[in-house]
Amino acid sequence: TALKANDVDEDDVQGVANTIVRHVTTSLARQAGNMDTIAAYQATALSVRDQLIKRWNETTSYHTARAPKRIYYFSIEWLIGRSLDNAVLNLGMKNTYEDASRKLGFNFEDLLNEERDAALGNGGLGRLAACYIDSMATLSLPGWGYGLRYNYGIFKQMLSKTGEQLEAPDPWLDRENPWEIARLDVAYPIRFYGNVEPVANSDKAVWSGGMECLAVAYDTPIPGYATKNCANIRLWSAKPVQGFDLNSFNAGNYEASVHASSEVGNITQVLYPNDNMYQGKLLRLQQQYLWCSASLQDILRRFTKLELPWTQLPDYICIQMNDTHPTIVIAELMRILIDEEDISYDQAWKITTKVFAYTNHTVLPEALEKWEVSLFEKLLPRHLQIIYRINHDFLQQVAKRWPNDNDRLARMSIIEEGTPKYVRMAYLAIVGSFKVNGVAELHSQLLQATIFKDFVEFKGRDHFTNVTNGITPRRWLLQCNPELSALITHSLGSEAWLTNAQLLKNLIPMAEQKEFRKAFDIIKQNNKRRLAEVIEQELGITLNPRSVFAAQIKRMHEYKRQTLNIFAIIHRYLEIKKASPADRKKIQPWTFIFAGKAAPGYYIAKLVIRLIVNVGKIVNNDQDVGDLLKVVFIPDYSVSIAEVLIPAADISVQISTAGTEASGTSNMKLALNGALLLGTVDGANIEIAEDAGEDQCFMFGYLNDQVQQVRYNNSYNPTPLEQRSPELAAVFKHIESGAFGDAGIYDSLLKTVYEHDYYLVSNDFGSYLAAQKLVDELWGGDPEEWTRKAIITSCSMGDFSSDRSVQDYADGIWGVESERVPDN
Ligand code: 26W
Repeated sequence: TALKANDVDEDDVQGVANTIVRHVTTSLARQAGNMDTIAAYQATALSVRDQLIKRWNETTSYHTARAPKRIYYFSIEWLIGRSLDNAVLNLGMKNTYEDASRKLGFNFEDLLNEERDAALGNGGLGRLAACYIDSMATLSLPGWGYGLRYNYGIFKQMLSKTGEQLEAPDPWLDRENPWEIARLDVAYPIRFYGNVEPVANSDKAVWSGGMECLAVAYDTPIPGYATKNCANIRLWSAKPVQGFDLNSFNAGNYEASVHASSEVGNITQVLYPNDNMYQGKLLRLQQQYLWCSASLQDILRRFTKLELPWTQLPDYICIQMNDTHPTIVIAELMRILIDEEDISYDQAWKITTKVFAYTNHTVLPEALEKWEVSLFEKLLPRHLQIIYRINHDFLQQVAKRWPNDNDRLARMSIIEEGTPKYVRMAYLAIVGSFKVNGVAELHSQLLQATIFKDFVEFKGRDHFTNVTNGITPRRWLLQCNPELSALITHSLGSEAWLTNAQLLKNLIPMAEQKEFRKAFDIIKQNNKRRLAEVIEQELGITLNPRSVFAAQIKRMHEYKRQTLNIFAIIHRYLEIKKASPADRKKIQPWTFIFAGKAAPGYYIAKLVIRLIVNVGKIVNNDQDVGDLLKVVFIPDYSVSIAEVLIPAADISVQISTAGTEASGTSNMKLALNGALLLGTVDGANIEIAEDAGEDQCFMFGYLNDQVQQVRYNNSYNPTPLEQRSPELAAVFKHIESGAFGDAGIYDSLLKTVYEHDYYLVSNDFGSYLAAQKLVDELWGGDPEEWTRKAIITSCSMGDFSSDRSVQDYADGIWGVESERVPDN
C-alpha cells in the first residue's frame, strides 16, 4: 500500500539506502550518480524525517483520540543544535544508517558534519528548552513546544587579529532545513496597534484597526528515545497578509501600507542576542506577542474541537512559561475569553489563573523585563487595559490584607509608577500563574527570600516551588561520548540507564576497580586527543593531552567571572616564569579552554574575550612555559562544539559569584562526562557537589549569605587592591605594563575590580588559587584517585537528567501523564 512505502524496518540497511537514493532523485531532483556529501546528508535527513513524520502522525492521532490534558512549553529560544545524529540514536537506527551510508559510499560522520546548527537561542534558557522537549517525547508526555522561527539565529562569532569579537549573521535557513515541515495552511491573524472601543454594559471591548499580519506554523518533530512518541516544536514565522493594512490602503495611503509590510517582515527576522540583559525594544515585544497570540489561538482551536465548556480549559491544557518572555499570553487569554468568547471578566480570570505556570531563570535585576507603559499602550492597547484591571483587582486584595501599607502597594504593583511608568512582567507572571518555580534549590530559595518575598507573603509558600534543571543524557552522553556510553551499557548489562539515569549509581562501586578505572581513563584520553586534533587543525595550537583540561564554556558575563579565571591564569604564568628550570619540573601542566559569546553591546564582556585571546598569544608561544600552560579561546561556541568539548574536560570551571547563577547546566553536562567540579557554592553546583560528594569537588569562595556584606565593604569601606589580594594586584600590574597589548586597553575592565568589584573577583581570588593548588596536588600526586573521583562524579549525576526535571514538572505542576503510543 501507499502507506507501506514509508515503512522501513529498523535494521533494513538496503531498505534505508533505497529511501536515501529515492530522496536524492526525487526530493533533491538529482541523478543518483551525482550525489556529493551535502546531497547525501540532505537525502539522509529527509529519509530520517519520513520516519519522524510517521511517528508524529501516530502520536497526533493517538493523542487526539485519547484527548488527555496537554502541556505546552512556551520558550522564545530553542537551542537545538544538529538533529541527524540525535534522531537516528533516538530512533534506534544509528547502525542501520551508518551501514546504509557506507553502502552508498559515504562515511556517516562526514554526513553529520554537513548539518548546520539550529541555534535559535543564546545559552542556558534556550538549550534547557531543547533538553526538555527531548525528555517530554521520551517520557511520552502529550506536549508541544512553541517558539519563533528566526531567519537568523545567534550571531556567528569571529575574532579579529587583535582578539576582538566580531559578529556576523547566521543565515541558517540558506540551505533548506530538512527537519522542518512548513504548514502554510496553519496561519493565524495577529493584530498590532489600533484602537479600542468599550462595549457598553459589559467587560468587553472591540480592538480594531492598526496592522494585521499572519503567523505561519513550521513544525520540527522531536523523537523520543525508546518510544514511538514524537513531540513537536511549532515555530512561527511572520508574514504580511494581503490587504492587511486596510485602513491606510483605503485612505489611499498606499505607501504607508507598504511600509507596514516591511515592518511585518522584520518581526521574525532575528533572535535577540542578549542573555541576562533586558532591552526594551518594540520589535522584541512584537515578537513576543506574535508568538504568544498564534500559539494560544492554535491551542484554543484544538480545545474547541472537544466542545467542552471554557471552565474546563484548565483540565485540558497547561502552559509553562519559560521565563517572563511569554507573559503577555496571560493578557491574551483574558482578551480572547472576554472580548471574543463573551465570558465575564471574573470568570475569565478564574480560568486563566489555572492555566499558567512560570519559571524564573535569573535574579539579576538588569535581566528582569519591564516594558514602558507608553510603548505597550501603542502596540497592544487592549492588553494594557486588561493588565490595568488585573493590577487594580490584585492591589485591592493586597490593600485589604495590609490596610494603609502604601509602600507595600507600590512595591508589589504590576505597574511601576514613575516617569516613565513600566509594566513589571515578572509580577504579572506571578499573579497570573498557579505556580512559580526557580531552577535550582538555592535559586528558588533566593527568589522567595528576595525579589519575590512580598508575593510569597501574599500568595503563600505553596505558590512557589523548585524544579532543579536537568540535561538530556541522550545528547549529552550517548551522542557526544559514544565510548563512555558503550562502557556504561556494557558494565550495567543494559541500555536502561538511558531512560533511567538513576541506574548510573550502580556503577559507583566500579570506581574501586583498577580495570574499570583504566577503561574510563583511556576513553577520557581519546576524547582529549579528539579535541586536541580539532584545536590543532582549527587554531594551530598544539595541546598536551596529559595536561589538565579545564573548561569554562558559557556566555561571557561579569557574574560568571571569566575574569577570575583569566587573572588566575596570568598568575600561574608569572609563577612559571619566576620558577627555576628545576622547579618548573614540579609544576603541573594545564590547558585552559574558554568558549562563549558576548552580547554585541556588552563592552566589558568583549574586553574579557580580548584579554583571554591576547594572554593566549603570549603564553602559548613562550619558550619558558612550554606545554605547562596553554590558553585556548574557541571561537563561535555552539551546541555542536560543546559536544566535542565536554567529553574532553577534566575540570569543570563554574565560578560565578555566589547567588548569581540561577542553576547552570554546563556544570551538569561536564560532570556527567567525568569532569571534576571546580566551583563556587552557587546554583546547581551545590546539588552536584551534594550528589557527587564534596570529596569529589573543589569548592571555594564566599558563600551567598556573605556576599552582600563583602559587596557593601568593597563599595563603602574600600581597601586598596594590594590589601584585598596582593597576588591579584601583581597580575593587574603585569596587564597594565602592556604585556598583553597596549597599556591602557584593559583599563575599564580592571577598573570594575579596583572600584566596586561588584562580583567579588578580588575577594575570591585567593581561595580560587588555593582550590587550583588542590587540583594540582591531586593531578600530580594520585592519578588513580583522580579517575576514581571522575567515575564517582559521572555516575552520581542521575538526578540531573532532564527526564527527572520534566517528570517533576509533570507531577508537581502540569498534572499531565504519560500517553504512550502502543508499540503493536
Ligand atoms: C530579556 C533579556 C533576557 C534574555 C534571556 C533575560 C534573561 C534571559 C535568560 C533567562 C537568561 C538565561 O538563559 N538564564 C540561564 O538559565 C539557565 C536555565 O535555567 C540557567 O541554568 C542559568 O543559570 C541562567 O543564567
